[in-house]
Amino acid sequence: MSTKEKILINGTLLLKQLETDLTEYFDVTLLREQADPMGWLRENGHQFTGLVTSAGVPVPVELIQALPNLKVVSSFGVGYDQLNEEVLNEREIRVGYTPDVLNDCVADLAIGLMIDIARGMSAADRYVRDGKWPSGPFPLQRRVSGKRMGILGLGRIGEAIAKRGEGFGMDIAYHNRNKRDDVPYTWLGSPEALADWSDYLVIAVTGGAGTAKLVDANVLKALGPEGFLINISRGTVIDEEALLGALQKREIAGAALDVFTNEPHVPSGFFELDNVVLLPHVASATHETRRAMADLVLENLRHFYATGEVRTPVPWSVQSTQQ
Ligand code: 8YV
Repeated sequence: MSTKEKILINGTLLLKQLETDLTEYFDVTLLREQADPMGWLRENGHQFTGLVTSAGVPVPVELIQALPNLKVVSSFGVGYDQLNEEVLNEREIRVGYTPDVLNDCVADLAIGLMIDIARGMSAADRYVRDGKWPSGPFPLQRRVSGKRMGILGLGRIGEAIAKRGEGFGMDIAYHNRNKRDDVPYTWLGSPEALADWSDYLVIAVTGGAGTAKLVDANVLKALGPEGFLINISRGTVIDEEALLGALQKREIAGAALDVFTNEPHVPSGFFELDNVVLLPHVASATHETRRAMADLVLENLRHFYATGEVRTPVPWSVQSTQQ
């Protein structure tokens, strides 16, 4: 009989190899392979002490409730908006996630999106492929270097984006609920004020109920017809309908989006527009970063089974007072 701890994997992990790596240390079950997952869990859920999930995969409360002996959740990703703080903390279940290791790749992609939407790179690529070049030059676009970059949510990823913006000689301001004393950037008191100031408004705030539709019609209006929006955070932070309307009416200059409200479904209205760049949530999707995230998922579990605590707990996770 196996003496390994029993771990349940929720959904599909974004690095397939991690599923294999986990089996080296744990007795792993894939929930997705059960024909009736919730029915199966009612019979078998008591076996599992660990759950591995991904930032983008729903973790319904019923799933946690169907795991009466659950002690640890290890989540693949920096976002924890799918995890129910109250339910997990009430049972003192330890919750780990994968911060920091993805900051560089996410920040790289934010800059890539900014340059793409400003200079029309994706649109220009379509222009060449569609055979339009012989009929005339591609229209002039907008400059990036030296412009104003506003960051909504100056956390660790926001800072990595700001550093890159400095390299482009950009002026940098941000909005967080509270002003930070440890950064050289200008704090502006509201998302509207930041949007009004910005040429490029980059959203890097944490997702979840607290930031739902933080970027609404008023913020878009403040960004104005010369302003661009870049989102590498969560689709839920933007009022997507208001954004589509603003793009259609050219009330903002353009938007470059890696994330959407109802992924992987993107409202088809966006497909008609040339002033938008659409990516399928790939900010952390490099071999190097996904490997580093996978290592931390594994490390959090191994550390938990050795010490009773995960290595990188989500900010609200219960921890023993000795830590
Ligand atoms: C991943 C992410 O694409 O880390 C996050 O929160 O959104 C992305 O890095 C993905 O969610 C990993 O599961």
